[in-house]
Amino acid sequence: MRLQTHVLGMDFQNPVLLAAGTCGFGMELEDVLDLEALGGFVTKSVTLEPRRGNPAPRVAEFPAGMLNSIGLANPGLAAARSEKLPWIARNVRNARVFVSIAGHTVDEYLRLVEGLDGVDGFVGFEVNLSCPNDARRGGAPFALDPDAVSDVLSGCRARTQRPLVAKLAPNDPNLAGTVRRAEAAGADALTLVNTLPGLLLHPSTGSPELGAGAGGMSGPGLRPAGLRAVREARTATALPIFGVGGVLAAPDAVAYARAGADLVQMGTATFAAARAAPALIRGLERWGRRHGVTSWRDELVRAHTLEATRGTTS
Ligand code: RRO
Repeated sequence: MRLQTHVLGMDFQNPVLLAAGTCGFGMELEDVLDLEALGGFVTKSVTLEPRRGNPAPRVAEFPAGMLNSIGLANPGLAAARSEKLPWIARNVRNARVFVSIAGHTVDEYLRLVEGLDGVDGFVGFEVNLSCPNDARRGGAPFALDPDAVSDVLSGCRARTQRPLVAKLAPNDPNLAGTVRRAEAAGADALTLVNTLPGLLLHPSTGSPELGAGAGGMSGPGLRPAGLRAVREARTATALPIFGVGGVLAAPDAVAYARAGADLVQMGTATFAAARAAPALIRGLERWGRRHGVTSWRDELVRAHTLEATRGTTS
């Protein structure tokens, strides 16, 4: 199967990216993985100031996946500018890199865009509106407040010409409405979905397994929520969609394409196997041979995008 695709005015050598928060800023994985074999990756979310993150344990496993409350641990804007992005600019040529940004206020997002826009090493912003582990807004992400989504994205739009990819939440009761607001405010693409709020408790004590209490659920158990979200968004917009949530192997990525995604992001699977993404790329080539599909873009993405936007979805 031909995996090259063209999204946001750019060529991607294949449709497989690593999801935000699962690959640091790339350099953390350079010894275990050929970053240049990927379609791309999204950095850990950058905040204005460095953040140490939440108390350990920050991740816990369960049979259908993983729960995390990292708490936005990251080196902050200044280090992203002076150290992380310059490394990417020097070392990554073929993979497309998006910088994830996260703020506590609208103004923080805007200052992040202003602070990063002039720096090399990335092709666009993924605007993380959906972190479930951010206590400062009372745990409610921007993504669940359509006015806030609109304010953040329109403010970012006024400050950059680079592509803006809005990362939305799986537990939005009116996702189609939020998607329309995001598009009207200037989003160029969507990433669906972030993790789903969840809680794991020690049965003997009733205390939370994570140091911070609740967290965000990811892994195979998230896949149905991700597919539903992509399909619902596809009924509301023709914008490109990055599908994420429970992508382990080729059939999962194909299911996202059939739901309406243009590209996929892999996250939790890379924790279990660092080379899961290159294995997925090879798996897609095999899947295509086995099923007589010769082009990801023409036979999977386009066909199903048209079908979904014609209203054949629920
Ligand atoms: O850092 C985190 O705890 C985190 C973030 Br920013 C996010 O967007 N999604 C998630 O599951 N964890």
